[in-house]
This record gives sequence, C-alpha cells and structure tokens, in this order.
Amino acid sequence: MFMRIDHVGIACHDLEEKIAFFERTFDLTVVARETNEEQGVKEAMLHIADGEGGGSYIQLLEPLGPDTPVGKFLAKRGEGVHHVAFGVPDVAEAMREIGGRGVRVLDAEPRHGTLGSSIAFLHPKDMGGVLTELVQAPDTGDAAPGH
Ligand code: V0V
Ligand code: CO
Repeated sequence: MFMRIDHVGIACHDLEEKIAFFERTFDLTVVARETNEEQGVKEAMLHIADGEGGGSYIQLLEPLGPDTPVGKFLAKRGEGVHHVAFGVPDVAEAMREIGGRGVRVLDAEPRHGTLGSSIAFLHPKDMGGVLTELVQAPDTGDAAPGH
C-alpha cells in the first residue's frame, strides 16, 4: 500500500529562515512553494531523492494563523516533526482500505496537496501519535517522477 516516504512535514515559525538553514546545511534545493489556504499553511518542498512513483522531500510548514492545524501544533508543542507522508498509488482507494481497517481518515475526500498531489490525513491518535498523510503524486504522463 505504501510505496515510499513522500515527505516529512516540519512545523516552523519562520519559513524563510528554515529554508535558508536546510539549504546551507544540507545543500538541499526548494522545488516548490505554495500557500494552501484550505490547509492553513505556507509551505516549501525541499527535494531529497526520486523514487518509484514520485520523489521524497522535506516539507517545511509555516501556519497562516493560530487557528490552523500547524498554528495549534506550534502553540502546543513548538517546532518539530508535524507529520509523515507516505506515497500511495491511489489515494481514494487507500482511504477506503485504511478507513475500513479502523483508522480514522480525517478527510471525506482527497484534498489538493503540494506539487499537484492528492492528499488525505489519518488521525494521529490512531497512528501511534503520528499525524499521517497519504499522497498520490500527480499523473504527469511521463517517466520522471515527483515534479
Ligand atoms: C494534533 N495532535 C497531534 C498533531 N496535531 N499529534 C501528533 N501530530 C500532530 N501533528 C494531537 C494533539 O496533541 C491532541 O492530543 C489531539 O491530537 C487533538 O489536537 P488539537 O490540538 O485539539 O487539534 P484538533 O483536534 O483540532 O486537530 C488535530 C488534527 C488536525 C490532527 C485533527 O490538525 C488535522 O486535521 N490535521 C490535518 C491537516 C493538516 O495538518 N494540514 C497541515 C499540513 P492531546 O493533547 O489531546 O493528547 S498541509 C500539507 O501537509 C500539505 C498541503 C501537503 O503535504 O501537500
Ligand atoms: Co504534508
């Protein structure tokens, strides 16, 4: 069901400052930036590697306000790992399968994610305390995965 680790999401107060840190410390490159109003975040994807069906990334997340998932997380826990995202071949199918096995799927339908992906979240309380995201990479129609 899981093809790869798509990304690790890291909550931060200052996106630009964290991007600069990851770029200069690890020679990583930002391949996408997006403001996602629906998810309440401003985010950047730093490319790690390409894998089967898509790439793997670090996702840096700055909240758009305090009353958002990342805003609440920062207030409660401070900066740190916010979620882990797994690549799946078909997010709607994975939501049905996983939901049928007793894990709460937080989204009724797939949402728009970064880099044109389709995403859905699994409740951290059903996932050993880890907010978990399912990611279906966009169908680009060519062999180059990821972006
Ligand atoms: C909250 N909790 C977490 C957590 N966020 N535990 C682990 N990791 C997290 N990130 C715990 C929290 O400590 C509480 O536990 C409990 O869950 C309820 O939290 P809350 O603060 O009362 O907040 P809720 O219930 O209003 O919302 C929590 C959930 C929410 C997870 C339901 O954040 C959510 O729907 N998240 C999914 C959307 C999201 O995170 N979007 C931002 C990333 P205690 O204290 O009661 O024990 S967007 C993204 O990744 C994109 C766009 C992408 O990849 O493309
Ligand atoms: Co994410």
